[in-house]
Amino acid sequence: MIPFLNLGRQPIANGFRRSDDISKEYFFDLITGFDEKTKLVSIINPPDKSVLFNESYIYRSSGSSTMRAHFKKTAEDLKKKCEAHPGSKVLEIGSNDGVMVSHLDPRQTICIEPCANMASITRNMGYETHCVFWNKDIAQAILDVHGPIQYIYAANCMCHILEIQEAFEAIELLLDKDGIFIFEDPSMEMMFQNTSYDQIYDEHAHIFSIEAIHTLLNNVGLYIQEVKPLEVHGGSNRFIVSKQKSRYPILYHKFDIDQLKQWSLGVQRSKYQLLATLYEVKKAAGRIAAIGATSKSTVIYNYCGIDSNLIEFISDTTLEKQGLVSPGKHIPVVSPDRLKEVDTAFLGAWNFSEEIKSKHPNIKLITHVPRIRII
Ligand code: DWN
Repeated sequence: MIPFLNLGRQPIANGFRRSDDISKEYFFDLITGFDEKTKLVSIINPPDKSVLFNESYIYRSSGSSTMRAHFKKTAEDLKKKCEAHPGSKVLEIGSNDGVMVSHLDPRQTICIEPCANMASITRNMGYETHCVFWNKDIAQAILDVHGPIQYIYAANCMCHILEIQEAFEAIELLLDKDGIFIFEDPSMEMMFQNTSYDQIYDEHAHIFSIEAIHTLLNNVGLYIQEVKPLEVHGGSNRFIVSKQKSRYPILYHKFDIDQLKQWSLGVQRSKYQLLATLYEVKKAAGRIAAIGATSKSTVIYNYCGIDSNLIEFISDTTLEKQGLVSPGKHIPVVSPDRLKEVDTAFLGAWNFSEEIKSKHPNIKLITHVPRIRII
């Protein structure tokens, strides 16, 4: 793995905590590298998965109307496929708080979710839920009980799995011979285009390019049938995969290490331009808040050295985050009610800019994507 981007000392991106509990915070060096063989972009030496995904996991996939609508539509499409093939089953890997499966019949749906607090939500909703990390053991255990599965779905999950080749082998093991594996994750192509380097954080063990996915899947006898670009989460790719060889050639951008090293210089420029803009706005307006206590913004605050002297508070709709402080820089997370105190805010959840703009039409928003600007 050849390193190309160093985002410095970082805390656990979703590790929001109480202000009186900041002494034993975990930090690691966030360095990203490129594997010349598979073309996969990954974090070098990320924290252990049990530090990231456990019974205190705070992020809820249902936290925006944008994603609620996205998952409802996804579930409806899966439901239609199941109706066309009676008896078929859906397995979701990384079911979080059940926002997608809640639209499906519990009798034909299986959930995999390693965070115990989230797993108990879908279990209480009546879904068979396995509180484990996805791997070949759980794939075999499900195969033994249910037989091959017709539809396997994973959203913003496969890129979290460090042992990604084994994860794809496990899919191959469990997927029916005529089954479909659908997964979606933030797109390397979009991250590259938008300098959205904050897509890189501990939970995102990899950022997938189409080229890397093509290589990794082919290694285990799975083939991309189609790649659908999605607008969600700042630009994602949805891969439609099966055991049949691809009917059409898969087209993709080819990344190389020189391009990535060049890109990392743009990341450094983005940092200094963001700081300059924030200081300028602070001088003129006096106060700046932020909207969205995201994992992504944890990376920005820690990489750029932004604390509550510059961004006074972060508003977030997630009740569990309110009253806590942000990882590493300890900026207070508060209810959106406090936004009436400011007229300018940094857009921590830039991936929901339309939804946020419509809720707060009078607030000027500073964003770094696709370039530093005020909207
Ligand atoms: O893959 C992952 C993605 C999908 O979600 C996880 N590893 C972790 C998480 O990343 P994130 O924290 O960067 O995700 P979001 O979805 O960008 O977080 C949005 C945050 O903003 C939530 O905490 C909810 C909040 N929010 C808000 O305060 N007001 C969201 C909207 C739409 C709003 O209007």
